Amino acid sequence: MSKITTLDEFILHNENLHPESTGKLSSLLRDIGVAAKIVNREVNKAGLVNILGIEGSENFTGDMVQKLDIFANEKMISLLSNSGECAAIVSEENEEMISVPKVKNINANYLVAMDPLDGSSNIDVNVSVGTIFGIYKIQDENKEVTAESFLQKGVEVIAAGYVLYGTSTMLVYTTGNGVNGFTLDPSIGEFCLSHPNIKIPDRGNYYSVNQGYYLKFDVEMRRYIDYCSDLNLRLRYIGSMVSDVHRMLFQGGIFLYPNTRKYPQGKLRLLYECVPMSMVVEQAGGHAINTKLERIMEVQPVNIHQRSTIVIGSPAMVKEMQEFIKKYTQHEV
Ligand code: P6P
Repeated sequence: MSKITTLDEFILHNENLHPESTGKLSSLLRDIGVAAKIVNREVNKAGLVNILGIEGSENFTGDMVQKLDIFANEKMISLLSNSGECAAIVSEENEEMISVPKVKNINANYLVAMDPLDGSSNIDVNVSVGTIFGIYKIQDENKEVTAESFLQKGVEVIAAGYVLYGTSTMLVYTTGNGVNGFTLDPSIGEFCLSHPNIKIPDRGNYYSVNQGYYLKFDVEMRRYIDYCSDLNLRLRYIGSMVSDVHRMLFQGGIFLYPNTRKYPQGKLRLLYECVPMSMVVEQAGGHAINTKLERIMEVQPVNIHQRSTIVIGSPAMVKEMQEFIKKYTQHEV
């Protein structure tokens, strides 16, 4: 039986590879792992306890709040506040930035942007959901931490990843030196290294887009979808970005959420959906751009909840999509 490497062991091993590291990031990553196990426990039994369904309120974006959204958000905030390494949190569930109380005399170095439960409309129908996180470093320790502190380009992100609560529960993350996947072994309650050094295939047989918006997409998007169909690519879209992008990471493909009439800037959030998933995919060898052909990781955020269009996935397929955008945009001009 091959040696089991737990998430904690892996984090510690990587910390030891960098003599300059202080262990602060490791502590934060471990807290995220613990939070993921707690959320996983509730996600897995959501159908058995009164935690399913709509809580009844709308969040500030107008989405109906699911009870599990609130649970996941509260647990993530609580665990991220444990280590003392996180100074503040931006969450899809909270309009304002959450300041984290100081722990003992620890000077927090990091900021966390997160979508605590992405795809939560799938909860009641037992379809995979996920948690997405991005860890930023405080740029100026002498300045008060405010929402402005989060307005950093994706290239500044220290670590990013996601948890996928699916047929098994996986935590996939990167600190900028490749991507590794850990599968939760419930028998020992540990995330174990199951997918070391993940590399996305150059292309794949899947494309992932909400085809229901076809007639509302710009012409370049409609022509690209026609092109995918002509190539007999298979459409896979379950309304949970983490699940749809995770599939592509292993099987190749492209995920698209362009602008629509309802979301002229795109629907997905830059800071805690597009950037963390883009960092993971880029670190695995993929590409991630918006429909203005800007690299997602180089977009300068202007507010913590801003939306973005996104085209993300296998390098050869994103490059082809770029050509469609160039061709039809020039044609329009
Ligand atoms: P639509 C879930 O609400 C989410 O934020 C992503 O996880 C998902 O990819 C997208 O929105 C689904 O949006 O408009 O296709 O239902």
